[in-house]
Amino acid sequence: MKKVITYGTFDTLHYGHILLLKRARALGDHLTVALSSDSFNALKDKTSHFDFEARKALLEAITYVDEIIPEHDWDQKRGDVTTHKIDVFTMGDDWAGKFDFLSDLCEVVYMTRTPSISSTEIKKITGKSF
Ligand code: C2G
Repeated sequence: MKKVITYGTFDTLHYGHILLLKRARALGDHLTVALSSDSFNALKDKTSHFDFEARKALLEAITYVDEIIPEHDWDQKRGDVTTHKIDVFTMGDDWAGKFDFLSDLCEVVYMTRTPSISSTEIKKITGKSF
């Protein structure tokens, strides 16, 4: 079984995230999402509208997602890849190059980010200051 992993906050889940998850899953037979915890979001200087449990519940409903683990810090990726026997690590290309240090452990794939949609954009459209 070819296992894929990707990381993120996935706040206000939108089609950019869905397209990322769909393409990530298509890179193998099993997709693990390492979902940023609320405390890690603070480390990323990111506030999310939905808390971890809500963001997790949304992802659990996505057919492309097979497993969800928490992302607590920047340094857990090598351990995750090893522990979960990951074959492919993938992220949107806004992260291009940032995770090449994993290439001795697994394939590293950066996929085109979907333009003109983001959680920030959604906040503007809904006029909500999440
Ligand atoms: N994404 C995308 N298209 C968008 C928005 C996001 O392809 N319009 C992708 C991002 O490139 C990322 C994933 O969806 O691969 C999740 O995006 P975020 O929730 O913004 O995640 P981020 O804050 O970038 O967290 O350790 C890595 C970090 O946790 C990544």
